[in-house]
Amino acid sequence: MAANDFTVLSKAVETGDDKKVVELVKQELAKGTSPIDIMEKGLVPGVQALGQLFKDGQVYLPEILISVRAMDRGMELLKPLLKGKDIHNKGTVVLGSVEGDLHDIGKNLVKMMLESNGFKVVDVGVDVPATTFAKAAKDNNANIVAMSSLLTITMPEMPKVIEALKAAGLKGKVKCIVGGAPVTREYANSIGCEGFAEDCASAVDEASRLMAA
Ligand code: B1M
Repeated sequence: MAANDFTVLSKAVETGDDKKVVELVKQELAKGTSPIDIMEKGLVPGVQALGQLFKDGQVYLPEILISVRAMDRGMELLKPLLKGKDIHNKGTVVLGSVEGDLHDIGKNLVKMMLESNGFKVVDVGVDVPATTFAKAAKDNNANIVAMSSLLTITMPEMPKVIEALKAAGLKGKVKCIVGGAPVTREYANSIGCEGFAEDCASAVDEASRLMAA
């Protein structure tokens, strides 16, 4: 594979070839390629490409699950390397996929990036009711609540979380970030949410910005 050409790796993820993914990730690491580049330019586009095929009705759920498993094999190699050697606690983030939403691949990448960058992450999982976000924020003295939604129909759960934080007396103390493919900065603004991040890397920037604000 030529330097910085992640096409073959992306294709291996897309086709669910986990052995090839492991081999190519190891090769890239041996070449000194940054683990973040391998993840964002190699692994993630593979799942995204498959997503397009799914959208076009060319593949079905089993192919997706096989592809995700292949991506996970690659992530297992990268995860230890993405953890900083000298990590300080930059803040506590409660993170979950909103009620009705079972997608967690993006959320898990956000978690990994936040943790790798010094945040403590309390992962409340998927299909999380608004009141659970608020309770976790209170119990963990969180600074930020981060919500992921991949479905247009689950986006309206996001303002419910903000309402639950208000009801728990936390709004103002706890800031919110929303993200996920259908979510936009405009949507975040429209629901009175302080933060928005388009991808897992910018989730770190956004969390850092909110901690500094
Ligand atoms: Co579903 N699904 N899915 N799915 N799925 C999508 C999202 C969809 C776009 C596919 C399509 O039809 N075109 C569509 C949603 C349409 C819409 O509403 N806009 C869809 C649908 C309809 C469904 C079901 C309803 C299908 C069905 O059963 N009929 C069903 C719903 C289940 C539910 O949640 N209740 C469903 C089920 C599934 C699987 C279980 C099979 C599987 C999920 C497995 C899992 O997550 N463990 C799945 C998958 C894999 C996808 C696609 C193919 C890929 C999603 C993904 O993981 N992308 C997706 C199609 C696509 O994306 N083109 C699709 C890779 C991931 C890295 O990207 O999650 O976007 P993403 O995360 C990004 C950013 O969005 C951002 O960072 C990440 C990158 O750095 N980000 C954040 C995400 N969360 C963030 C939070 C932040 C900040 C950034 O701060 C808090």
